[in-house]
This record gives sequence, C-alpha cells and structure tokens, in this order.
Amino acid sequence: MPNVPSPTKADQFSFGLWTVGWQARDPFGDATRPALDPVEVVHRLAERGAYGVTFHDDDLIPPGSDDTARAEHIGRFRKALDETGVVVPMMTTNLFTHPVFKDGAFTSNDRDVRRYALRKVMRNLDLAAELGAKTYVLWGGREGAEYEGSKNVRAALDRYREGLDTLAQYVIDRGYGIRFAIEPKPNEPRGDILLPTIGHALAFIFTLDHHEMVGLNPEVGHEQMAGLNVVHGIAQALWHGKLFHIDLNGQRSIKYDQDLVFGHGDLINAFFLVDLLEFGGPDEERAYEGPRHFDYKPSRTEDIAGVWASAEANMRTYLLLKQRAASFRADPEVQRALTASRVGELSVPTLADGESYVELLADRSAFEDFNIEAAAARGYGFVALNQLALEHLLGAR
Ligand SMILES: [Mn+2]
Repeated sequence: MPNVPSPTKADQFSFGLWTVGWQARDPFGDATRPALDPVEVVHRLAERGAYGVTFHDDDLIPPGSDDTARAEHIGRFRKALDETGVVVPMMTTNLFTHPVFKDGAFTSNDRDVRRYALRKVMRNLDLAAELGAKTYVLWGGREGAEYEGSKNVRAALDRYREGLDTLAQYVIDRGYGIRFAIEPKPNEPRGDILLPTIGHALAFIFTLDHHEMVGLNPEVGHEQMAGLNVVHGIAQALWHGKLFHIDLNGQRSIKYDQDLVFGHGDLINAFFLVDLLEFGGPDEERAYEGPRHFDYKPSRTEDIAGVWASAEANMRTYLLLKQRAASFRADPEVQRALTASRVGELSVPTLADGESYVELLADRSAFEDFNIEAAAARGYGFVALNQLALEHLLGAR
C-alpha cells in the first residue's frame, strides 16, 4: 500500500447523495448504474472515513411521496445517521429537475412557479433544521436564459433578491440558525446562468437585507468552466468572510461540467487550493473550517465498485495534497524562494504607519530619486518557486 493517509471524521469530508448516487444518465445516454439506497450510501461513506452526507430534498424523498411515505424515508435515513455518527452539515433544494422549473425557480417568468419554489425551499428548511444542517446551498442552475429577449435580467435579480430576503426572514423567525450559500455557475443547464461567478454572486449578496446570513458555496469546476482561477476566487471569498461551504471536484478547462474527482482536473491548482484551505490562515492554520465537500460524479464508465473507488479517490487526493502542501511549506529552500520572490513583502502596507499622501509626496526616494531602471531589471523568481511547488507535488522533495 503506498503512503496514503486514511481519512477520518476529523478531516470533515462530506459527499452529496447525488454524487455517488448518480446513475450516469447524460444527454446522450441512459443510466449505466442502478439506483443506490440513501441508507446504503450513508453506511458506505462512513466505512470510508467520511463525516458528512448532504442532499437535495428529492434525493431522499422521491417527488410525489405523501406525508406517510415522506416520514418513512426520513426515518430510515435518520436511523442510518444515528448508527454511523454521520452528520448532515448541508442541505439544498432541487429546483431544476421537474419540468415546472424549466424557466427557473426564484426567477421564472411565471409568478406561480416562483411562489411554489419558495414553498419547496421552506419545507426543506424545516427538515434541514430538524437534521441539524448549518448551511443551506442555493444552486440556481435553471435561473437563466438562452435568449437575451426572454429574460429581463434586472427584474430577475430583483426577484432573486426578494426570494433570498424572504427565506432569510423565515430562518430568522423560526430561529433555525441556518446560513445560505449561493453556488455560482456560468452555464449548463441554462445557456447562461444568473450569478455566473464568485464575483457576480458576491456583489449580489451585499445587496441583501440579511447579507450577513448569505455567503458562497463555490465549486472548483464551475469557476474553471468560466476560465477563472478558482484559488483566486476562493481567496477573495475568504477575504470577504463569505466562504460558507465549498464544492471540490475536477474540471479540464472550458467545456461541459465534468465533475471529475478532485485533482483529476487541474492538479497544480488543486494543490494550491488545498494549501490555501489548510494552511492559508494568518499563522499557517486552516483558513476555512467547514466541510470539505465533494460534488463530483463517478464517471459513466464506472460500475458500483468504481463508484466507491472514486469516492475514496477524492479523499485520498485531498489528503495527499495536504501532505504535499505541508512539505512544500516546511522546505527551507521554498522559504528562501518565497523571500527571493518577495511574496511576504506584499503584506507590508504601502504607506508607513501614520503616513499619508502628504509624506509620500515629500519622500524623494519614492519618486524623484527612485531608480526605476534598477527596479524594472529585478527578476521575481516566480518560475523557480513554482518548480519547487511542482517537485513537492510530484513527491520529488
Ligand atoms: Mn459541477
């Protein structure tokens, strides 16, 4: 057995029922795997060291279930949680599968659909509170359009805000203590989705009545689908205090949403993401305390054994990257390279303590006597630094 750490509950790994439970139906082909019982999923995940399971209402309770059937599904699931000690840190609502949501949920042009969507979320928020979930994710996959003329985007954002303000008030009034996390995505299933990136969602969140209760659930692949650097996006989310949850997976460049195993897309980017989450705090401690949630899909080629191998692969990759990031940071050569690259110098404020533009204007060394040619000639050594990262990542150091 290679030197791969075993996951434990302290690692806070969680999986959606819809991830390992995906039957691999895609737009071109039928399911390649049978359905998995949520009770079995909880047991299989627990055996592998996961601490949490998450789900959309419809993943656990088949749509159309009457109250008795609904209670039975919840009861069986609860028993599995009790038997394994697996927790439900996050829940979410399916506002995309049923044809009623074909033009969106909170932003459907059809007002009746918007009202139904809010009711569906509120009903599932009651269950989230009952199961102890602390985060409620909102992925607006159908909130968007294919044609500019079909959607008044400013009105849609008004309705999106109205929806979130209403739900936040509901959570406050019920005393649920749940926070919301918006999951941006640029496209798919809609041609263009509203709040397509971390940046769009952040700007929107700060307009909300209860913006302190609303943050982000960024997904690695969704930012990469937009050609963006997810490490930068997560860093900005942290800077705003808005990283409420995270979806880890893999994506290879700008194409359909691949939902590969974490690290099976851009590996160097995944390395620096784990480094940021685990060691990006002010004193090299964790920068993010919440669940390490895998939102991936076991590839359509895999049988059930392959499903569980892929679940393990996510956790193994994460722990290996954590190990590699620790070795990168502990290496004196890396420390010297960081100094040569002036990485730490960026944390020194540009103006001195008590200095204003008045003193800056009086400082001849900052301008009149500044040797810009010498400063322009200095190299930063970033490539050498990145090569050290790569060599640690490959286990060569
Ligand atoms: Mn995805």
